[in-house]
Amino acid sequence: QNKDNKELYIVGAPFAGGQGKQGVDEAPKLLLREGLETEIQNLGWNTHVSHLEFEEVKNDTPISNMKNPRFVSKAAEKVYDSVKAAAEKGFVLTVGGDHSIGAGTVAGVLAAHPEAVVLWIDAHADINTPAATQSGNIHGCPLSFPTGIDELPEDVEDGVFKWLPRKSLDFSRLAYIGLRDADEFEKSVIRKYNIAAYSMHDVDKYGIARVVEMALRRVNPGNTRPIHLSFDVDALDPFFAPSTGTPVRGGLTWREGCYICEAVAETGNLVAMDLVECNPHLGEHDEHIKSTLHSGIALVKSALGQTLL
Ligand code: EXY
Ligand code: MN
Ligand code: MN
Ligand code: MN
Repeated sequence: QNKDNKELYIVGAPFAGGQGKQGVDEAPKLLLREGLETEIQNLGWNTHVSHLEFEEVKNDTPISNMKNPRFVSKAAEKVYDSVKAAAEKGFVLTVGGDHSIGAGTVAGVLAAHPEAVVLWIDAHADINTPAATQSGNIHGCPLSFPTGIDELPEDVEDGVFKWLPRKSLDFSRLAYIGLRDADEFEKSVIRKYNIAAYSMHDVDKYGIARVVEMALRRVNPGNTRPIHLSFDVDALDPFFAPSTGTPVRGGLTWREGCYICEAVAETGNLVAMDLVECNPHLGEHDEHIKSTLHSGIALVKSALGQTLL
C-alpha cells in the first residue's frame, strides 16, 4: 500500500437480501446526500463513486439454512469484483447495504492484498455457517466463507458462493471489537480457532485504546500487513445509531467508534473500509435516521485521516 496514493473508490452496495428488512439498501444514496463524498474530499482524497445494481433472483429457495442464497451470492460476487478492482488502484470504501456484502469485500480486499488482516467491528460475530444459522439471514454468515468453515459441498446447488476463495482469511488475521450478541455456535467458533475477539466487557474493562492496541497486536504484530476495517453501525450503541436492523443495547459510544477508526488510520496500513447496516426506514423519527447516517459519516472521516487538532 502506497501511502501517497490519495485515490478513493466509493462502492455503493445497496443490498438488502442478506436479512429481512427493507430500507438498508437506501443507505448508500442517503449517505452521499448527507455529504459523505464531500467530507472525504475535504480530507484530501480524490473520490470515484459507483453504485452497483443487483438483479433479483426468482425461486430463490433456501440452500442449507440460508435464505435468498443465490441472490446474496450473486450480489456479493459483484461486490467482490468491484472491490478487488478498486483495491488494486487505491483505497476502497464500500457502503452497504447489509453485512452479507462483507463476504464480497473481504474476499475482494484479500484478492488485491493477500496479506491483509480484517477488523470486524460489530455487535455480532457474523460467522454462522449455512447449516448453523438459526435465522437464515446471510448477513449473520459472511465470515464463514473466507475462513472456509462454511462446509458447502463442492457441487452446491447453482454454484452458490463457489466464486469465493476459501481459507483466504486465516483465523489469526481476524479480530472483533464490540461483540455483545454472538450466538452459541459463533462463540464456539471463536474459542475453537482462538480468534482475537474483544467484547463490550473488554471495552469496559480495559478501555477502548487498550482494546484496539491488543487487537492490532494479535492480528498485525509488527504492523506490516494491510488492514481492512469492516464497520457495522450496530457496533455503536443504539443511542448513537438507532436506525439499524439488529440493534443491541450496551454498545460503543460515538467517541469509542471514532477512536477505533482513528487508531487504525494512525497505523498507516488501512486499505479498505466497509460501512454497513444503516437502515433509514427504521427509527421512530427523522432525527434517528439523521443521527445514524451522521454517526456513519463520522466513522468514515475518522478512518480517513480526520484529526481533531
Ligand atoms: N447472529 C444472528 C443471526 O445470525 O441471525 C444475528 C446476526 C445479525 C447480523 C448483523 C449484521 O451484523
Ligand atoms: Mn423507502
Ligand atoms: Mn454485521
Ligand atoms: Mn451487527
